[in-house]
Amino acid sequence: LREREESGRRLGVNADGAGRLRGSGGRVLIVDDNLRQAQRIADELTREHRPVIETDPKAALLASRGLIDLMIVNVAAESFDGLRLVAQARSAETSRHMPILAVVEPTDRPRLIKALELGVNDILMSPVDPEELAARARTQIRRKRYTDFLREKLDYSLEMAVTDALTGLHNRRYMTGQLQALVQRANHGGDPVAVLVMDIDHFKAVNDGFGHDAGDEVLQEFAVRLATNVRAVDLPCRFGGEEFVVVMPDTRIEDAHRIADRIRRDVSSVPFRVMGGKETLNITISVGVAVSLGQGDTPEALLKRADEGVYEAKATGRNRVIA
Ligand code: GH3
Ligand code: MG
Ligand code: MG
Ligand code: MG
Repeated sequence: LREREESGRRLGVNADGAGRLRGSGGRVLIVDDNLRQAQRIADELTREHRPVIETDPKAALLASRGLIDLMIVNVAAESFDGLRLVAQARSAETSRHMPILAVVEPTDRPRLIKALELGVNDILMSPVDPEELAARARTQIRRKRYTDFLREKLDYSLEMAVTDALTGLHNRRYMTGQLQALVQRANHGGDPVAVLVMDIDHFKAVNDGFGHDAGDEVLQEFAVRLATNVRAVDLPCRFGGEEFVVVMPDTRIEDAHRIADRIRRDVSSVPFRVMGGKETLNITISVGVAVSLGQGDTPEALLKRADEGVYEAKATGRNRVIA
């Protein structure tokens, strides 16, 4: 949960977008067997960037798996096939997005076209013009910084779309999708899937007595106790408000009941500390347990059966599990 929070902060408002884009210096891998040309390119780039020369394409490919911001390949090299290196770099997961500049002979149209077809980002004609080199390298590195930033932001957004913001548990949408698939599988002869529906008892009294923030703290602490009491394959989620659901693949009712009761005891036996430890609250939960019945069962019906357990638990005194 903490990791998620931190990555959120990292991507927050002014955090890094601008900051990370500001430093334009990059790690540049120059792959060339013409050492005079390679050295000239490195000398030109070294004021702004950190260039490294590599004459062996295998070693270059290995290095490109690391934190390289730009690869400059002489596709007219005599001792190795530069176009092949470009193709390999483009097909490897770790270097797919790495910018590549191809150094080509102005008279070698076929190789220039081939390099572009393989997906190099830009072309440098040899003999390489220093100013042109500096400008093209800078553009590619800047573009990479920005697309890296966008990609990270997209990953973060995708994660947020399936995560409950307050607790870091899965959200209802994610749970529903997973449950749908598991029930379908169970209906077709697969393993049974169990669900726990849990509702915090008299939660309104927490909000009314100690404030909404204290209520939020209880929800967060409950999420920690919930997540630490289920197996790695289980899916603990916040269904909404102060209601939580755990989806348990390949689980029979007895085991689900046992886990539910362990969670219930873990909640009720240790008071919740809120408001910086100023208040200590006794919290209990009511839990309903249900398991898939095979053919014809639906996620909605399964959740409803578990919810009926919650209702019965509430009616018979709360702080209990009904299967
Ligand atoms: P019961 O034992 O019957 O479940 O009683 P209850 O008070 O828990 O039940 P009820 O459903 O009436 O109250 C739930 C309360 O949870 C009402 C709502 O204001 C509060 N709540 C819902 N979402 C949040 C939230 O995100 N944060 C806080 N602090 N309160 C929330
Ligand atoms: Mg409720
Ligand atoms: Mg209620
Ligand atoms: Mg409640």
